[in-house]
Parts: sequence; structure tokens; C-alpha cells
Amino acid sequence: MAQQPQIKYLKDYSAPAFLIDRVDLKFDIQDDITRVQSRLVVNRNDKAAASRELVLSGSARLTSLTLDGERLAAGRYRLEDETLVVNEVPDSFILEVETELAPAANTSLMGLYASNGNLFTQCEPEGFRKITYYLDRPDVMARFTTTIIADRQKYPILLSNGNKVGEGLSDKKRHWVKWVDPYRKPSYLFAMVAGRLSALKDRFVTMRGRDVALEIWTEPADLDKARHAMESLKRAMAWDEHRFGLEYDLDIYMIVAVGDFNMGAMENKGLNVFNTKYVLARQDTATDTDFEGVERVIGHEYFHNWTGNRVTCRDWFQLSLKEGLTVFRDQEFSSDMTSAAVKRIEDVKGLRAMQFPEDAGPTAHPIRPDSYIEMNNFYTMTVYEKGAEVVRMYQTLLGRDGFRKGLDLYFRRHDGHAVTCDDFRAAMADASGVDLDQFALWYSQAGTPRLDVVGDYDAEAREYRLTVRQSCPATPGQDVKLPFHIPLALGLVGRDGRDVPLTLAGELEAGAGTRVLDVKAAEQTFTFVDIESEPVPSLLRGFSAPVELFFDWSDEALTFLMAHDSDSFARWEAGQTFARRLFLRLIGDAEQGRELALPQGFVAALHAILKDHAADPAFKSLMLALPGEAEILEMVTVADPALIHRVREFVLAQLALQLRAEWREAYDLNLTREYRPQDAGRRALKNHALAMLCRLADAWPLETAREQCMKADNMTDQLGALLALRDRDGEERSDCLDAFSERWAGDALVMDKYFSLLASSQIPCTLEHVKSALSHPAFSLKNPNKARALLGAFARNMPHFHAADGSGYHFLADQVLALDAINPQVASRVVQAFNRWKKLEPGRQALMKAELERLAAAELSRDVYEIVSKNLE
Ligand code: 7MK
Ligand code: ZN
Repeated sequence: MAQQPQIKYLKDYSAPAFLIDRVDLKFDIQDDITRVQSRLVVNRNDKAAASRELVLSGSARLTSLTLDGERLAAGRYRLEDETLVVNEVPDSFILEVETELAPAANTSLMGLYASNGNLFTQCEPEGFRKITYYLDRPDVMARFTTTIIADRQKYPILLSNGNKVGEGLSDKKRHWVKWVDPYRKPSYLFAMVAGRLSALKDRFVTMRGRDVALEIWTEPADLDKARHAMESLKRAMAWDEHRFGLEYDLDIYMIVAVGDFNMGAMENKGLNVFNTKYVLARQDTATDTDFEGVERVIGHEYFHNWTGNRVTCRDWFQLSLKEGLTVFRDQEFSSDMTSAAVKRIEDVKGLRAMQFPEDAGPTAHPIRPDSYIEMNNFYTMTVYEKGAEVVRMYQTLLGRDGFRKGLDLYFRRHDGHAVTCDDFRAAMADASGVDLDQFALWYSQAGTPRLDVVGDYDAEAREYRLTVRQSCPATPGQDVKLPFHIPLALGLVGRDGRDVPLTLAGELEAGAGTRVLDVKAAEQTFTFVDIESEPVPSLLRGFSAPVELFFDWSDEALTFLMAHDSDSFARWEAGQTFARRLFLRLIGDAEQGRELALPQGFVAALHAILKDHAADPAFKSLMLALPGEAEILEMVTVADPALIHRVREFVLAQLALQLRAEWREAYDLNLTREYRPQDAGRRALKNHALAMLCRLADAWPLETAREQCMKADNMTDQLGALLALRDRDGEERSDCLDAFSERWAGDALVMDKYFSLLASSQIPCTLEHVKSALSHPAFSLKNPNKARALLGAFARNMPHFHAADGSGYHFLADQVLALDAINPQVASRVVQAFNRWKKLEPGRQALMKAELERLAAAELSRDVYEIVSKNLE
């Protein structure tokens, strides 16, 4: 870093000195450059401190500047540090700004950029300033019009936000289109697309009878993969009306798919831009998980139209206001479209594998951060996924109806405005009468709270007492934490496996089988009365709060909950608790050089699950899956990745061996004759069984996997077989991989799967394979999907990334440097593979630190600098 980058603070927020009423944009697209004319109607903001200087953000080449029609002389303005300052401005005026862009040279994929010959924009959070000079902050909401002029052959399709109001020819070769967005919006929601694209078209009639044109734009060759996205969009629109009474508000809704995109997708008003990964899905190219991902992200961006666009964020510290809420909404949508139990478990798995480590590491931050260097670094698991858990807690505390009333009030108060997380919390409190003052701490304190629960049964008094103690580990900049307001959902399970009605001491009537306790103090005791015999507590049902909970269940109690708990999340969690405990014990054994052995109780519990033929196969597959390596790493104080890997592999190998007949039966029973989307759960369980069987020394599973891979008529089974073969060095593996990469050489999204397979393999020469993949004709570091597929997968590969000689670390650091020169945002994601270095045993810790120091000494982007410096603090 040439100079220390500036830190921005929430506490420094001040309202903008000027507001922009209207923006008229004109994009003149030439071969190599695009000229942008912007005409701003600017007014002084009487709600802000008066200033005679107009300060605009921007970094594009400025070619002309006029104020009220007069060209500004050099002395009237200055350009410095990515800002344009205009002196002596009147109270109201018109500013015309002209800039020149080179989209084909823009590899950051922020602002205006080229992808495969077409042009796209990405403006959230601060990409608009790469296009023109502007008050590029979300509390400045303006009415936009966009005119685009381009060659008819090269750019037949010209799109922007809102409604198309005119089009025509400017000369023989060039045409123009004008778009008007009737809604005020911040600049981050601006979008423009130009290129050769084809559309899948449909319609949706809203609850009040508005006829909406739906268009999904893709490259012509991909159009036959857009059907599922379109069906998902219609389901999302109907669901938001039904669940939240929210209706779409324009006559057209467009989605454009692009192969080069930094994130999943973007909710630009009326013109969503999507990573192809979340649009294109066809049975033979996309897995069941991919299909679910498309539905989820289509839903997410659609839901933003109300939670994000109609009501937006005052400043970027409030990002979770729209993201936590919209993730919660997409979770509820997916839950209603498939299985609520499975969805909840998958979300919690994701949170544990990725958000908990973030909250325990050097980049830990509250869901509403108080400072940042680069805002792009705060599109995190914490802001999104923990943010969604915080929104879910409102619903748990207020009930579904109370939550709905709160949301209605939020829209009544704030429609058309840019607001804060406190405004959201106030709407929830005011609509329900529930005191949510202490709840505010979820927004300001980082770290995963810990609940230590002790149960005590008093047979004499027929009482069951639960004592709950809460704490929260220190995080960077926050040594001491105050107690949170935690909704703790629980049940007490009787000997017959049924929930005991829960009555707290002092209550007159018997309560329900599941109750939500308000845990607010550092230590609290709850007494349940009329409890006939000692129950087994089922705690944190439905994962009612993003915390870690500890209770001293016996192995028998856990097996009992696995079989009988009425709450399916808690059934799954009992199995996970059993497994976590087992891992801790085995890691201790391995460290002491003791022989490893699996307790029969654990094997028997999984045996019972495999034999439960009435259970939903998707749920069964989750019950049979063990906590991942990343989760285990967080559980130990000093982590040896090789040991963690070895112990986990041991357990898996033992389960494969001791339950081989049952796995084989699960495989056979879940084979399906023809492909039907609704058999996704059966495919999941079948492929899980196949992967377990491929751990055996037998030839049969490898042959079966080869055959399944070669003959599959759908990507789930093809990839399922490849995953089963992934770690088995041999002919079956190489034949299948070769056939796969040959067949799919022309399909970018399928090739991402190929690169991930190579990078996640346990076979000895994986690093060599990853290195040679960098020069594979289908690979490019410039494409974020490719970089993530290869480098992201490698960074999660425990034995290879954490190779004892440091070769994995060295390789990844080299790639971070290469990537940072191309696309800082993607580089900054990849470098976070180093975040947990302090958790590792001394040898690897030193190796990782050396790589971080090597990075720190290099010329870095703001994005990577922020992460590296936080790691070394
Ligand atoms: C999801 C912002 C966008 C990280 C996860 C998304 C982004 C980053 C999609 C980009 C989104 N507003 O809709 O949240
Ligand atoms: Zn979002």
C-alpha cells in the first residue's frame, strides 16, 4: 500500500449537504470507449449543515463539466482522491458531467464492464462512481432516465431501469433506446446492459391485477436453461403477495444473466443482473442444489424490491437492514417451497461452517459494523446470515402475526426512504408492544454468544429447573460484552418420547410443548412445574438464536432425542452434538497416541436412521452427515488440520465398514428409473451412500460409481458419482474425470464443477493438478466463478491447503497477488482463507504468518490490505 487507506466510521455519519432530484444519463457506446453524459438537478439539503462546496465521488476520466450551462474554469473545481469538488455553488443548479470509460479494460467488474463482448454494470455499493461523478451514497435518492446509443449489430439489446419510453435510429448503423424509472432510487440500484442477448418472456398478474411483463435475458445459446429461473420468479412473486402482502410495482421485470460477475446477483430496480450460476439450470447441467440455488437467489433479488429498493439503507453500515431481512425472506420462501426441516438444518450448517469462524476471527464484526476501509469487504456471512438470524429472532419473539404487523408498520413509515436498523427495530417494537431495547445489542456486539445450560430435576417437588448462563467471547475492539436478549425455544421430552406441557412456576394454565424463554440476564433460572418424571431437555429448538449451546446430555439422552424429538432441527442437532463430542474424544485419543475406536452407541444410532424407511430421505441424509472439518477446527483450542482430517476420515471409514450393508441397501432403494425433480432427496441419500461405499476397499462401489457417472441423465447423479470417486486415485476416477471435462468443455458453469473437483481431492498430487488447471483452456483467473471454483475449493481442502511444508499456503498467497491485480474484490475473498491462522498449531501458524507478512509487504488493493492488516493486528 502506497498510503494508509482511510477508515470510515458509522459515528461520523452526516446527512448530505446536497440532494439530487433528477439524473439524466446518456451512454454513447463506441468501439473501445463509452462516453457518459450525466445531467444532475441539484438542490441544497436544508436538513444538513450548509456548505458552499459540492463534493462528488468519482474516478472516471472527466472530459467536461458545466454548471447551469457554463463550462467551469479550472479554478472552480478540483479533482483529488477520487472526488470532484465544485466551489461556490448556488442553492439549486444543473450540473452536467461528461466522462469517458474503457469497459473492456475494466477487470474489477465494478462500474461499467465488458463480458464476452456485451456490456454490464455493477454499482452496489460504490460502483456508480466509476461511471460518473455523483453523490454516490444510498441516502441520496433521485429519479433517473437513461438513454443508450450503440451499434445495432453489436448491441441490438439496450436495457436500463424502469420502463422503455422511446427508441429509434440515430444513423444507419446506430440506434438508441430511452428508459425512465418512475421510482426514486440511490445510485447503487442503477443498471445498464447492452449487447446481443435473447429473452425468455412470460407474464405475471399481480394481486391487484397489474399485468407485469417478465423477461430473462441470456446469451442465445443458454436460453434453453432459463425456464426454471422463470418459474422460480413467478413463485417468488406469488409468495411475497401471499405471505407479506407485497406486490410488484412496475410493468416490467427483467433479469439479465452474465458469466463474469463478482457476486451472486444484484437487485437493480426493474433490471436485476445475475451471475449465470443463479439463472441457468437444466437437468443435465445443473444439480438439485443448483436448482435450489437459482430459486433462492431469484427470490432474494425479487424480495429486495421491497426490502432494499422501496425502503433502502441510510448508509452502508446499515447493510444488514436490507440484506439480513432479505435473506430471512428468501429462507422462508425456500422453506415453503421445499421442506422446512431440511432448509433450516442446511442454513444452520452453513452458518456454523462459515459465519461462526468469521465471528471468532480477525475480521469479526457486528451485523451493523462501526467502521470499514473497503465496503466491499462487508458483504459477509455475518451481515447476511447472522443478520437473517437476527430478523428471525424478531419473528420468534413476536410470533408470525406480530412480525407481520411490525413489517407492515415499517413499510407504512419508511416507504421511499433511506433508513437505519434502529428504525426497523422501532417498527417491530411499536407494532407489538414488545420491549426490544436490549435486543439492540445484536446489532452492535460481535461474537457468537455461548449458553451454558444446567438442568435439575426435583422429584419431590415435581419441578424441573433450568439454569441458563450466557457469555460472549471478546472480539477485535470489543473486550467486554453485555448480555443479549436471547429467545431460547425448548421442550422437555418425557419417557414416552412426547413433549411434556410446559408450565412455568406461577402460571395458572399448562402451556405448550415448545416454549420460547426470554433469556436476558447473564444467569437466569427457569422452573417448570408438574413434571412427573425426569425429562430430557430439547434445547434451542429450530435454532431459535445464533448461539452455541452446551448441556451435559448423556449419550443415551442424545440417542433418545435423535429418535424422538418432535422438533426435527433438534433431532438433527442431537446427532451433531453426539458427533462433536465423539470428535473431541477421538482427537484427544489421537494426540495421546491411543488407538481410535468408534463407540457402538454412535454406530447404532446411525444404523437406526438408515433403517428408518419412513423418514424423508433428504432429512436422513442430513442426519447421517458429520460436522465438517471447518466446524471441528473451531471446537479445538489448538488445531492440527492433518489430525482433524485423519480423525474425521477414520470415523467415516468406520461408518462405511460397519454399516456397509445398510449403505448398500440405501443406495439400491433410492435408485430411480427416470429423472423427476421431486426425487432430489432420494438422489441425495443415494449419492451419500455411494460416497460412503467408495471408502471401502471393494471394487463394486467404484464400478457402480463409474457406471452411474457415464450413464447419468442428470447432473446430480453425474457429479454425485464423481464426488464418490474424487479421493480414490485410480482408473475409474481418471476415466470419469476425463470424460466429464471432454463432454462439458464448452459449458462454463459445468467446468466450474470440474475445477472444484480437482481442487478438493485428497489424492496426493492435488496441488500439482490445481497448478496445471491454471493454464487449462477453460480456466481464467479473470472469471470470478472460475477463481472461486478452483482457489476457493483448494482453500477448504484441509490436508492440501494445510500441507505441513507450507506449499499450500505459498501457492494461495501467490494467487492472491495475481488476482489482486485483476479483481481486488475476489482476491479479498480468497485471502480470507488465512483468517484462522492463530487457531493452528505453532508450525503451521508460523508458515501462514510468513505468507501474510509477504502479502503485507506487497502493493495491495484496499480490499486485500484491510483483510491482511486485520490478520496481522
Ligand atoms: C449476495 C449484493 C446484492 C453477497 C451475497 C449478494 C451480494 C453479495 C446479492 C451482492 C445481493 N445486493 O442481493 O445481496
Ligand atoms: Zn441481497
